[in-house]
Amino acid sequence: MQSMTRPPLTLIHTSDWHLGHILANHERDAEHAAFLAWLLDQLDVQEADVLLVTGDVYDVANPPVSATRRLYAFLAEASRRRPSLLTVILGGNHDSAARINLPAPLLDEARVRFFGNLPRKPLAEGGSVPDLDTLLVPLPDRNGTTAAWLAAVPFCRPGDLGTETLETLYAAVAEAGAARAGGLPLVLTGHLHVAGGAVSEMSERRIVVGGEEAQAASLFDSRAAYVALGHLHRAQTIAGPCPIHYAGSPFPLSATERDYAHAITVVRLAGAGIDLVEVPIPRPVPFLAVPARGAAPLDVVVAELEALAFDDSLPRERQPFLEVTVSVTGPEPHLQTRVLAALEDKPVRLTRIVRQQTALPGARAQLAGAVLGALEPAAVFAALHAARHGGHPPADDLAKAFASLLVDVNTAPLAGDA
Ligand SMILES: [Mn+2]
Repeated sequence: MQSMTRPPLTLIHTSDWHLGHILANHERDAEHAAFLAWLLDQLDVQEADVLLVTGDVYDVANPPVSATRRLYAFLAEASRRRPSLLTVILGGNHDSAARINLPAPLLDEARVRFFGNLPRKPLAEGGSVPDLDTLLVPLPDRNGTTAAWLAAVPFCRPGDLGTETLETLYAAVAEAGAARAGGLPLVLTGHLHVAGGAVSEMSERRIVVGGEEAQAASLFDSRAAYVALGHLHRAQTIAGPCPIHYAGSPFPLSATERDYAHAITVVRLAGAGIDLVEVPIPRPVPFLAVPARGAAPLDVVVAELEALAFDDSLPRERQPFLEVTVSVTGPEPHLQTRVLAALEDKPVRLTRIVRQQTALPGARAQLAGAVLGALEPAAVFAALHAARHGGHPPADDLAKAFASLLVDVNTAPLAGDA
């Protein structure tokens, strides 16, 4: 009967904006502007009560002023358009916690909340513990009545956790959250890699593989009505004891994300049930690949590039991105020159030229079983060259260049000696 009298609470979950992102020297600000203008409209269209951003708001800890301005202008406009909206912004692993928290004193905390880092409170006997009271946020519906609770857990650095582990932290958060919610829906959050999620190679892996273990979905408690996650850039639901969902990034941050269906997640929480809908984000700039899949020999790639036709009227910041992948079996000294020549004067933004070696067996077999200390660097180089270049050993000048490089390396002072 509750759902008859109380309208469902509508929460929009979005993540991994990476404001200030630069892709191969190309700024993404025009794309962020387009996304945020669309998001402002969606707040109205979906009649949002809560906007939740689950980390990596900025691309780097010290973002450019234009990125900060972009966020602040968005928050001001969102508050102006929807006076009842509560916005909650969490820090991600790319964010500086202090940078995220910075504008908080200027803003009404009933309207905008920042959790750059896990809040902690000091203990009388010394030390500190996670401040569960602070991170539990009541979520008001459009009438101002608390309709759900949010446990705002941002990306946790070892210093945030102290003696806790993620397991003990999330167990304590779920316990306190469920008690506080008293039967109302509880939303948990996080910015972390949960096992079972698909990882994009270029933009997340450099962070994900940096020693962080993927967490099990059992980290989250079945008492949560919804777990809103950030970190992985593909919008996806993870199997677990409750609905666990990555909202994903708003547009591709690298070529590996170009096939993702970027979306915001509209979550309607009413009584016992939740309704979860991914609303696709219009892509402001196309992301092309030549060839469309895999790699092709240089002549094929060049012919395809020369045949490309584009809209000449687009301003630079709206021109498509392009990644080129060439399969090579030997040295291709003119590869880059020929690719660039084929694209000359074309209104397209090249992000990367990938050389994909056609793998040849040989080097591994030759080196298999060798004792590392007994290997001659020149022999390893020769074997690798042969493996990658059709069985040919390096030419004399290349072998000499390698030998001279080796001398330089062996005689150079060690980094850090200074
Ligand atoms: Mn991210």
